Amino acid sequence: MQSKKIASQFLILCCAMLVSVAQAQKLPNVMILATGGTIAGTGATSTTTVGYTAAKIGVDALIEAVPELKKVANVRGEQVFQIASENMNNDYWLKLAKRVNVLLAQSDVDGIVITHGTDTIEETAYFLNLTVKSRKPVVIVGSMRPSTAISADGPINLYNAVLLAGSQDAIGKGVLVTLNDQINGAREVTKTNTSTLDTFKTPELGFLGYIQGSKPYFYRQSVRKNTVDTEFDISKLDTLPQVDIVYGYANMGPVALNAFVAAGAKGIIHAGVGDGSLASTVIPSIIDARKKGVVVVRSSRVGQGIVARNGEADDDKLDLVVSDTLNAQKARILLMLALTKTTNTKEIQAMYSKY
Ligand code: DAS
Repeated sequence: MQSKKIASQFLILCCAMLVSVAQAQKLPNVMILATGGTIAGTGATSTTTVGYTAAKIGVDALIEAVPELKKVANVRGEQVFQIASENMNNDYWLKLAKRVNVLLAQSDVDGIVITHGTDTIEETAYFLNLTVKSRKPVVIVGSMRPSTAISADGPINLYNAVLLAGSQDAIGKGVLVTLNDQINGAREVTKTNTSTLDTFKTPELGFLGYIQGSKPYFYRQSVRKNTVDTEFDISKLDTLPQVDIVYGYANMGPVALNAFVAAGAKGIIHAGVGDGSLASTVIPSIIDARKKGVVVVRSSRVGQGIVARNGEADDDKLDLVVSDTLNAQKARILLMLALTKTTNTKEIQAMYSKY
């Protein structure tokens, strides 16, 4: 009698294991690559939402804090590095992009989530949008409140990001950013508020979609080339050309631009007032920079709209490039990658119309 009972319990256990294996086989395999930020941050009290420390909690703890992840994906975690993202740099970007490409080439990885500080999410997203060589989903996620705060947004943002990275609908959409139940595209997403939960927006051109009730809903996608459709290959790069940003303002002079050129910048993004206007005080320095082979791109501090070629400056005569709608920090990323291929300003201008 006893042996029959043991046998039936064993049989039930085997069936349960078979069911859970079958369920696991149905779920997408999502890698979570952790890099730091507020989503991994801790504060002194549960009401500390500013003045906390970012980049304190490791990837395993982030995953353990959201047991619901296991219901939507088979997740594995990897700590690529642990920084507050104001300290993001080209070396970290190259390390991250190379790791993403190695993992996405594996058949047992269906999508990747990157946990990241919010300060430079928009830059990392665009860098990966130009350098990831796969159509599989890559979703970058952060949070505006540390994990220790009342109503921390990190756990639900992470859950949504894993959902999105495992979704068939996210395939081929380029690199995505999700916080606050909203889905933004890498090219246009930008941080619009220093501290509120709804800070990430795509002003004027709009969200790609939303996540509601554990389901992503897409309503549009970017028409600009990205990921597998770009000409950029970072697999053999160990550094990126130095490109700096000069900010435009009333009463500006050439000191900053001259200093960047003297320090060896290969490219300058001029974040001009209005439609990328150049103050007369900087034009001689721009002419000098061009003579030294430094590529100069006219962007705008405004943040939205197309910078018109030959609008506020004679770009043909000065041999300048215009940034299309890319803000200065994103125009810098494209120029860095462009300079790994060419210094020809006509070829570079074509890239700003393509990506
Ligand atoms: N310092 C910010 C950063 O790491 C914290 C955050 O918002 O993630 O980007």
